[in-house]
Amino acid sequence: MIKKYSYGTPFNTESVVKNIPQQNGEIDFFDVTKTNETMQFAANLAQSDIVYGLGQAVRGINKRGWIYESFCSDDPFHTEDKSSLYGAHNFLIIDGEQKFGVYFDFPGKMTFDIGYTDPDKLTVTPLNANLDVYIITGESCLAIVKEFRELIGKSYIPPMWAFGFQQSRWSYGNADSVRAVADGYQNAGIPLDTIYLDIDYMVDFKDFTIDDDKFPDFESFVAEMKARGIRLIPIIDAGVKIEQGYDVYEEGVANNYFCKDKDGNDFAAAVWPGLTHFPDFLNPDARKWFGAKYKKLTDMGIEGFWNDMNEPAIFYSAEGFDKAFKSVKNHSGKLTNSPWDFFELKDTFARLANSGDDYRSFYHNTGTQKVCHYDVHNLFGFNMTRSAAEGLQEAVPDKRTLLFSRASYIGMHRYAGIWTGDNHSWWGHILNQLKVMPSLNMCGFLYSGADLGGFNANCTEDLLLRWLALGVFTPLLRNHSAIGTRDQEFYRFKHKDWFANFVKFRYRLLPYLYSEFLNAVENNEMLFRPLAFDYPDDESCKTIEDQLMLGQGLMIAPVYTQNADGRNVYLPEGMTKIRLKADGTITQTDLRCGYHYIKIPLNELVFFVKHGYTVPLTEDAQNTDAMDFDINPETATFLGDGDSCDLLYEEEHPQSAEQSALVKKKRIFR
Ligand code: MIG
Repeated sequence: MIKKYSYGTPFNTESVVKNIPQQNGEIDFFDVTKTNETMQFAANLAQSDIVYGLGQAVRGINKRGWIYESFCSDDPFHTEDKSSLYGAHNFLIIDGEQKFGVYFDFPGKMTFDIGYTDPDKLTVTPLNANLDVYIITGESCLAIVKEFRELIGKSYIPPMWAFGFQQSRWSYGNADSVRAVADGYQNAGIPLDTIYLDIDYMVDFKDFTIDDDKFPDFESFVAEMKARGIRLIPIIDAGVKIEQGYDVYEEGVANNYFCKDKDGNDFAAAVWPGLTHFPDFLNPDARKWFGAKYKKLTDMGIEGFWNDMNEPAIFYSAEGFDKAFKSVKNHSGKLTNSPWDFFELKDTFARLANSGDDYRSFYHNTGTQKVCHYDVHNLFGFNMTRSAAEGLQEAVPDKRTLLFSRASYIGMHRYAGIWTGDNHSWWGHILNQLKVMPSLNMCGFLYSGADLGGFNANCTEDLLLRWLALGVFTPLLRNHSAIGTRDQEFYRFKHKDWFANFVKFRYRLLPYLYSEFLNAVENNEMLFRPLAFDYPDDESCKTIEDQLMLGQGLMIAPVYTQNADGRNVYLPEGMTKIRLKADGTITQTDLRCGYHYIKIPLNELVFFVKHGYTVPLTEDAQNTDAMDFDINPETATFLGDGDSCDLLYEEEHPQSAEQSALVKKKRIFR
């Protein structure tokens, strides 16, 4: 059951699709303190209560014991001391003596003190006193999630090829370097479906331009790669370069499509292109205008995009730069004798990036009202991506496109997926990805994944293999790394055949994986779940944060420490252990419920199938275009001990609001 409570004058975020009547009277579960300007929601936590949720946040599956903040932030250090990352996902479930879900539909900064100040208290503090709060009660965590997901609407479905293996790097800066990547994979016999174009494909980082020197005759190049079964996925950044003669800039200025400063001038902030203006994505006309620009690239054969820097990230504003420069200049000629002065100086410029002062200094015009950006900050990336999705639907109505974003708010899951931003080539970040998947799924973000191998820092072969052993199961499977880091395409490493074996297995699994994905979309379910969601009465499951249930019949337990020869795995019930060996053969062994130490060499992939389920594998191929998705029971391999399985599929992949009509089901008998 869902109850809605409204306070003050909430900003309509459009995150919710269901009309829920407003309750009068006091909200359940929370004590509310309210003045005109501020408010606070407080709930007691019993010792055994577990707090799930918050989507893309640092730390554990159980969120207890830290203070989190919803404020979309471009932060390339995903460490435990952080409070916010790129997304703002204000949904929690409290599970224990009390059991309920709560969604705070609020677009501004919001603090979640989950046992940080007082270990037995949850305190939620929005920036101001205007918001909607939804309280969801149900039998189980799964039931609460389902009810919440019905409230926020069905998740985005990408095209099937977006489940293939994808390769990215900042940047493949010209056509030949892209060809070399395609060759590298082809020669190593490793399947590949897409190659990403990071910011260097543009002219001076100007959105919707293509540098002809680096990519001569882009349209033919797109076709050439497509003929090899590889789609190119360009990046689009939020900021529009200020430059006379650049059409996007000129149209934006002429039509008042950019965010304004307090004096009504177009707000300027520096990002990769230098000084830019930000399209006012909260304005429907501006949204339509920017979204229509994607057609320029789809007309050249592009079928997918990633939207970046849309928190929005700001390196500095003219005003901030000026202030910083003045304060530093005051020290000119005076050698400081104070370390504090020195550190202050050192940080003066670093602090300019993503500063609250800048976010407070520009405004949106929604068409009906003017709002300060700071108050609605968390809606910017959502609406940039919505702009793209709506533009793409107009440009290519007859097929699905790949689209994902860095910043997000709940509601954006209906339009696109997300990737989890600038992680590191750290072992702990394999585990971070595992832990974030279910909390993202709770909020409707099903098409998601992390930069495989890690974005920042240098990757090693063993890290990449272990990470791939998790990535094989995530909808977005993309190897991406930062400029200046070690090359980490699979074929650069010694054991290319080990990588090939894992990736080929992913392709063999695709009909099943896509089916499970469609099933999760259609039924508002989670693709990845904490074990405790599926086995609520099993005490051992409550604290397991390094294994996940996947789809209806699988459990995964990847290795995430270096030099390990295996790991402990808990089986809540008897299951079939599946082992993909280095030579491509698969063994299946029944295991009893309980704890097991499972040996997992670097070149083997191990996971588990529940009794009564069966997973059909098709034949692998160099890319999804070359694959046969029809399972032929005569030749297929079946994992698990079930005798049949229902596969969901789509005959065509139109991009349509009426998505469900396209999904069909067939039963496969082994
Ligand atoms: O300031 O486009 O998260 O994936 O490679 C960095 C360059 C900008 C951040 C993205 C990353 C991308 C990078 N971008």
